Amino acid sequence: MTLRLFIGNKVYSSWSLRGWLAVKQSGLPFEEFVAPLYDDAWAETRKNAEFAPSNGKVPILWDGGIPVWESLAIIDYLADKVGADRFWPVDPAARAPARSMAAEMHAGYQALRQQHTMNMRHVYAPEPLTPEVTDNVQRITSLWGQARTAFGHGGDYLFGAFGAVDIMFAPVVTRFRTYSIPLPSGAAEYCDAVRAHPFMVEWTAGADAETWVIDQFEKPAV
Ligand SMILES: N[C@@H](CCC(=O)N[C@@H](CS)C(=O)NCC(=O)O)C(=O)O
Repeated sequence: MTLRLFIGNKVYSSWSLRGWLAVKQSGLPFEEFVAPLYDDAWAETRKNAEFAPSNGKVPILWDGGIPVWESLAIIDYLADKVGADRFWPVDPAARAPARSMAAEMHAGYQALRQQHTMNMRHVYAPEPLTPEVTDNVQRITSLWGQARTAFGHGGDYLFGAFGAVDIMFAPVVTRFRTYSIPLPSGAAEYCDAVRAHPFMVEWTAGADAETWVIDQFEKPAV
């Protein structure tokens, strides 16, 4: 049975991007359903049966009658299904930090996430960052540097080949561009590689085709 993935707007929904990339990375066929978040209908839409297991959140993946939600759980479910090596480095010495970085992304960086929400439609002029966001950016780019130096030799991504950790950080890559956040050269090169990945090119085209505007995720004009 074909997988069904329910996601939010491609312009704005960072967690949806992770879920969608995970299904693309699995190589399994899937049907995609985009629900416009926070429009007049959303309060009712989120009560629909397909969103019940996730309590009205996207992404949620249905494998027949089996629901999976939370982006990291979607990655793990698909890794179980198609083989973990498609998502995670084979070497345990690399797989351990890869899992740790993915979990840290899933649980952390609240300042960056709240103050610089994903918005694939814009590139804003640089502005001073708060100390909390500066800390987040430094931590993220430091982790990226560590992964690239120790494990990235086989390709352009954090652990060489594109995988789960790149999927988890992909929305951060879009935020760094949207808010013109200055980056060390290695991090900027990594961001270019993520943006050039065929899955990201496909997602970006989908975002470009959307016309929905969610005011709460738009930066007020100054
Ligand atoms: N931790 C969850 C986060 C899911 C989440 O917060 N999704 C947001 C969209 S990016 C959502 O569904 N918002 C709609 C709502 O809460 O009504 C994950 O990893 O998937």
